[in-house]
Amino acid sequence: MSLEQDIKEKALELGFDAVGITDASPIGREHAEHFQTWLQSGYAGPLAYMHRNLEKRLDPSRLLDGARSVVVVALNYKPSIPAAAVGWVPPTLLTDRGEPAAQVAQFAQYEDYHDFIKRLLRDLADFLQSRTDGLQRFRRCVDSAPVAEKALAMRAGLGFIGRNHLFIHPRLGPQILLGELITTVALKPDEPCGGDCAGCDLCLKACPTGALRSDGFLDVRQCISCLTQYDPSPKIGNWLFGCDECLLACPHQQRAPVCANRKFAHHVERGRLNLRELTEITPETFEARFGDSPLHRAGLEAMKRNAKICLRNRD
Ligand code: B12
Ligand code: SF4
Ligand code: SF4
Repeated sequence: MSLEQDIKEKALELGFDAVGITDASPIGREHAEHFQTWLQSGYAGPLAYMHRNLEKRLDPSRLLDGARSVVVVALNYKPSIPAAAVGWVPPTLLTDRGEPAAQVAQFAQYEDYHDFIKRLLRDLADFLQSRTDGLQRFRRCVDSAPVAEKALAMRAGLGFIGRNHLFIHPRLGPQILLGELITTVALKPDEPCGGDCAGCDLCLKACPTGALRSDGFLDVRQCISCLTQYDPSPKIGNWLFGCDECLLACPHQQRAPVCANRKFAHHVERGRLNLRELTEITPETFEARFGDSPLHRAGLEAMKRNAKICLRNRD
């Protein structure tokens, strides 16, 4: 078997759901142009970090001296329990005791995926090191580094980018998380596989705030996922953290298989958090209940503030 096949087999054995390989050359011109127009139009809103390190974001070889290849991995996080039918306005989600409950994006109902994926990528790098001369270098990226992850996933043959701006794998759908292993090892790249939304516009119709624009740009200033983190506003409806409306509207999501990785800890109760309790939560309880969660990155004050907005939106 070739080294490329071995890596792919190892990645699946480690718990990833899909893997592809691309070279470390700059991302395609259309991606770069879309990115720059998006920045210049102010659509990045409060995400100041998106304006920084642009040359690295457009060219993965700038992230690691001597980079030759990028191994792109995907982790399926579609929960086995379907999302509660809730409605953005008026919100109707309740706890088991009948009290107002918050919606939390499904990725945030799991342990923090950044740490989880990075751990698996370290094992993948160790494997690759053991199969080469032992002198190769690696850089693991999961959100943290300035990488155009979707553009690289597309080039690595994993699927296409949907109108909801999420990367869609033909079998796994859009409910996947991406990670990359940039390496000095020269690997044979995969071919892009294509695919498109074929006339569908369900996600555009489902977006409650118009953040998904019909001209193909995502206006982050209107996106609930961003508002819950950086710019609190009544527009968040009943979303305490993140937003899944454009994800759940997608037919590719609906027909996708559920997450089969038992090691990726899913906390079902985080999908139905008691809003009143959250407004009074102490730092100790927050730490104990959410220490391993993406909610922890957002911080206690942001969660209390959002819980108050969600409660006001229900009045
Ligand atoms: C900034 C960011 C956000 C911002 C902005 C979202 C955005 N789409 O840009 C906010 C905070 C709003 C956000 C929200 C979410 N995010 Co986010 N986010 C990122 C981050 C860090 C950068 C994304 C980025 O580069 N944006 C820049 C703009 C310009 O991207 P874009 O509009 O999609 O355009 C790109 C392509 O689509 C393409 N393109 C667009 N139009 C066209 C047209 C043509 C012809 C071509 C060829 C190309 C092309 O060109 C651009 C460059 O590749 C990535 C991680 C990473 N480093 O890549 C995660 C990432 C995109 N997020 C992720 C997730 C899970 C989410 C949420 C679902 C979380 C949630 N439930 O709340 C939401 C979904 C919102 C949405 N509909 O996109 C995942 C998505 C996985 C997937 N299947 O795609 C990523 C990849 C993180 C990861 N490691 O898994 N996110
Ligand atoms: S995450 Fe929510 S607000 Fe943002 S684009 Fe998708 S549906 Fe619209
Ligand atoms: S909902 Fe339809 S238009 Fe939106 S990403 Fe899915 S297939 Fe594409």
